[in-house]
Amino acid sequence: MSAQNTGYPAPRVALVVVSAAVGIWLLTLERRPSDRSLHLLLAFATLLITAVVAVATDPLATVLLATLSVFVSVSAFFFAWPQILAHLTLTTVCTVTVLGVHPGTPWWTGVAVSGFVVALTVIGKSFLDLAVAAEFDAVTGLPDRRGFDRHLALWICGAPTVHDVALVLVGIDARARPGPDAIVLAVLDAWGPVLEAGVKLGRRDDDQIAILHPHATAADALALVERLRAVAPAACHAGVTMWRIGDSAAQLINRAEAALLRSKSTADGRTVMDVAVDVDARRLKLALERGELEIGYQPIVGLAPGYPLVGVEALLRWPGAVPTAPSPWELVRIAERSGFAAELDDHVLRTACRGAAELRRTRGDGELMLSVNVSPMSLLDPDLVGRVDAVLAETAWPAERLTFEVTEEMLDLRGGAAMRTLRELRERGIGIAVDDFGTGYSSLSRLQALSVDRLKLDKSITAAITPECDEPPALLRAVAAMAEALEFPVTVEGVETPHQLEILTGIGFDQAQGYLFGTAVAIETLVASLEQDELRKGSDGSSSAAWQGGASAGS
Ligand code: G
Ligand code: MN
Repeated sequence: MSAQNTGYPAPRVALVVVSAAVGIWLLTLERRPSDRSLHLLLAFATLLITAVVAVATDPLATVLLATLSVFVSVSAFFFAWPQILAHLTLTTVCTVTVLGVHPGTPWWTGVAVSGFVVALTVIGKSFLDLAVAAEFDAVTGLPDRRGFDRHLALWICGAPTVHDVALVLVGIDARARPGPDAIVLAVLDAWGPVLEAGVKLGRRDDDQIAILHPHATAADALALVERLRAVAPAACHAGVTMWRIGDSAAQLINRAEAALLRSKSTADGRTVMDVAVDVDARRLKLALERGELEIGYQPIVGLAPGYPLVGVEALLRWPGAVPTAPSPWELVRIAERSGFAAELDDHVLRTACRGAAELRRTRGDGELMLSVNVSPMSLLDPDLVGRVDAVLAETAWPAERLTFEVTEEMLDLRGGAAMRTLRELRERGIGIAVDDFGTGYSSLSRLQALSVDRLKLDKSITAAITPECDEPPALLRAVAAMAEALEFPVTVEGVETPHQLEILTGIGFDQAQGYLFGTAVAIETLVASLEQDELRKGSDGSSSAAWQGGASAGS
């Protein structure tokens, strides 16, 4: 037989050329062909392989070529069972026939090869079905809770720019006969014509349908809900929320769920729009660019006789923010989510260093410390250290008089870049303080590993010292013990009353901050009030009076 096998007869050459051409063409396709084309291609390929097998002469090559029909298995990925079975039938018939009549191969080789192909396809399709079924609701064919939420998360990852995106959760009253499945199906049927193209649906619960609308303002979403309600054959509740830059899928869903719950609890079952106040990131950016952001300086005092001023904390303020005045950390988070944390940090640091330098000049106080809140994200920025160096050089503020406040969440960034940045900052003499301490979940080991310089006790812990407390609340004592064990100095925040101050002084903390000593004010205001204070002290002759009125009242 090998004797006949010399040379390349025309049919074989033609088949090789055709196969290669089709293969190359498929590779150059930019998108997956339509189902119809795929069916045709698969059938064509089956016939092509059959033809190649028919003209092959070497027995081993014949069987090997026949096994090429295994690629019919790809149909498992694209088609439903009936179409897959049709392709398998075609392949089986072709393979069994061509190998059966082939003079070089025993009759059973066709059966073996086909059996192999069929088994592989069936196993592949079954696994695929299992995987898909896990994320789809069998009744409606919609993604189920997991499927929808995963889709939402993926969509958020790929969300290109800011645009109006609404998430609507509809709770359908499906308690009546004939049961939730039938009712939900009827509702979806009725909704069909009302729902615009491009919306993504999911069945997140027996009686809950989620609608992700990627191009709807809040008003559009509310109008859509009203249209859906009008046609639905069952009573509906609805919660609506709008996606905001930086929202995770979980946050978005949580808000929508809360809105749906509230809708369910209203007497008339009206649609509830999530009303979380958002400070618009775009407006914040604009305010930053226009120089509308201000820095207030809040005094930090030593918990020693006379409560001497030991430093100031620069607190970012946005006077134009409506309706609320966001805290400095809230502003930092907004900037982080929208990618301008570095710009904001730079602005704060530069302005704060200038202000503090002025304060130092007028007071001649070389020991004064400046605290600045920096975003955890900035610590991941390899350029931070260089930018800080530049600002310090420009403003002539000494590194060892600067403290960066970071939040506890930053302690999560233990690995790599953030730690390197922290180390480099500390090498320059810049101190690191953990802000809002006691609200997060710092463990002792994490604090130690970080080797921070100071803890700032959150004002909520101070607020727990009510007028009725004769001694420190348990949490305060626990935190104090922990700080002492680790030998961290502590600044207490949010000291508002002389009573709080009295209780705190006995615990061993060394610094305090709060409205009792002063709010955050412009540097000129602070300078003026300090000068007045000096004057008063001078005329009183009293040396132990607090530098600002209130503190001495209770002690
Ligand atoms: O998290 P951080 O400590 O950086 O935030 C400081 C915030 O706390 C600022 O918004 C400031 O206005 C506020 N603040 C400062 N002192 C007090 C205080 O004594 N009581 C209360 N309730 N808030 C304070
Ligand atoms: Mn702070």
